[in-house]
Amino acid sequence: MATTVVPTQANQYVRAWVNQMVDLTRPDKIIWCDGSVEERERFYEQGCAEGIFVRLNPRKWPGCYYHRSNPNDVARTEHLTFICTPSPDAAGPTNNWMKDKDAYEKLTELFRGCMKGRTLYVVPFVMGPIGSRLAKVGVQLTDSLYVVQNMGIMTRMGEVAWSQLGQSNDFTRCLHSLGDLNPRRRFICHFPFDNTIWSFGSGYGGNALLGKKCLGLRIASFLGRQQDWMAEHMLLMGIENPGPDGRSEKTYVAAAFPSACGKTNFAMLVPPQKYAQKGWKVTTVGDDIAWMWVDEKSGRLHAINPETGYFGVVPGTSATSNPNAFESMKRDTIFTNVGLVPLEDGTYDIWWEDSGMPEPSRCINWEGKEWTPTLARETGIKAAHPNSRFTAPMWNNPALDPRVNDPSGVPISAIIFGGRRSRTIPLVYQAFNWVHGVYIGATIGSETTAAATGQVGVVRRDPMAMLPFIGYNIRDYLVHWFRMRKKMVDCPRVFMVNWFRKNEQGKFIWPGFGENMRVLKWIVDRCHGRAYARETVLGWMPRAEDIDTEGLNLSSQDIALLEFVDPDEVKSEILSQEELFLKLAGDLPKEMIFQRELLISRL
Ligand code: OXD
Ligand code: MN
Repeated sequence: MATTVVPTQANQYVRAWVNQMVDLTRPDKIIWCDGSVEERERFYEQGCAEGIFVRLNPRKWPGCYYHRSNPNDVARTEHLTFICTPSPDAAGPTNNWMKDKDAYEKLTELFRGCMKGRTLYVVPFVMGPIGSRLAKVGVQLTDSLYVVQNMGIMTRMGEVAWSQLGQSNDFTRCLHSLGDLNPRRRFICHFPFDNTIWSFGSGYGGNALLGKKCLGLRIASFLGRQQDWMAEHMLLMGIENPGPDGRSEKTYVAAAFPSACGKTNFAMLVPPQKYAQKGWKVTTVGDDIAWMWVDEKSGRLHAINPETGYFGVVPGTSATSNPNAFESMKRDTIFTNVGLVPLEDGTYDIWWEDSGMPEPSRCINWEGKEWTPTLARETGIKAAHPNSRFTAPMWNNPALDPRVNDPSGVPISAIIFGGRRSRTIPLVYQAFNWVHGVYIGATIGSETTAAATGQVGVVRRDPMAMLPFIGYNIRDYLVHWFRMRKKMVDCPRVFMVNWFRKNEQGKFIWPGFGENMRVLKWIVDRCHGRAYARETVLGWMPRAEDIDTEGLNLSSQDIALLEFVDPDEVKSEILSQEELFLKLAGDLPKEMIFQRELLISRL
């Protein structure tokens, strides 16, 4: 078996485990990745030669590559994702469970010899700023070069991980193989008690980039509960504005929205011109995952973004809808499952729906099929898959927050929850207190989209936007949220927002995107004790005049509807939470029941 030189820094625990996994999977070749620029270039060359990547026109898209996944492998597969523990109680009622021993047995048979004729890449990576108390080392073994290159963008990958790990045995063991990409032999298994992830049969996104959802959320949430910190499906952003004394003020907020509710757009919000002129600026710390702990000195919640890149949904992303994302993906980016446009000079361009880029006369679509505007009109065929993605280094983001690399993280003043709701939920309201905020977060509902496989457009309860990502029993997860309050001297204010309310004609009322700044301003002002709010059954709400709507072309009826709370709809909402409450049954933390009772009595 051919192998590159084993890095001297890779410790005995890593070596022993890699040997064991090599014995199981039997690759022809082993490459220990160093994470260097040269290696990255070499892998792209090789990937292009092997048909895994297509190099894009270097003038238009410098350092960018195209990849098309298997059409049966285009999104996370939650029904094939398992928490594997000795007893089902550890996984709880909202996870698929497999007995750990059975899962190892089943997957051992799948992994046995699965890398014959292939190369196994050893990918060491760090999640979180180097030196941060929460920084975690993972090592992913994979037979997918596409995964290696994505991990290189999404994590601090390479030799830096060996020095971060030192002689410790404390690293997440991530084993991954494409297998034969047969969905019937596809399993994403987490072994939280062993700090181990085994993923077989998928090469896409959260199924295969194991630092992201698997380590970054499922394993991390489990570790966080044991070690008194939190791993959340949250973006992190900084808001800079002129404070009351004229000096610049900076406020950091974390926000949780279920998948594909515009989290990346919100994280990269560009303030409308009139705000920018007054000195308002939004900076991005992260767009998907936040790891948070209580800082002993300040007693406040601090957060880091464990990732270094964006794995964002492409369709709909344009220079207008998200200029910072658009800018971020202009170089050194991987595009997956968009339309590939052959150019006359033999190079390639890309295109996707609602890109704001001129529509090509033809392209090869995400399934490898011929696409033309006429075919699109006649048959509805799409150039890009609705869940097609860009993997872009966050360093490209013109609005990157200067503290992304700060090991001590950023202090969080507000937590914002949101969902995609065409009715019932107003534009914004604030929880009465932390416990009420946890109840609001725990009962988030959102209309489903294409980010995960399954039915689109139905309201799904998604506690803290973490339903698919809580790596243990949701009962303990909620208790953990309540308990965290006790560690804080000053806790973040909690808010709920909904950008997606529709009018009677079925049209979105709120313009969204950069205009969300207007809501954010109220939130920031609330955090600093400056904004007015009235008490309602749901929580503290702004009066119509407390949200700046100047220049928005909203009628007074629209504004009234945005903040309208219909007691009958709220009653139906409480009833529809029943599904979640029943699932939790006897395990529901008592605070949740009290909050529900309080809401009913307010009605
Ligand atoms: C994601 C998701 O890809 O949440 O970030 O689905
Ligand atoms: Mn996500």
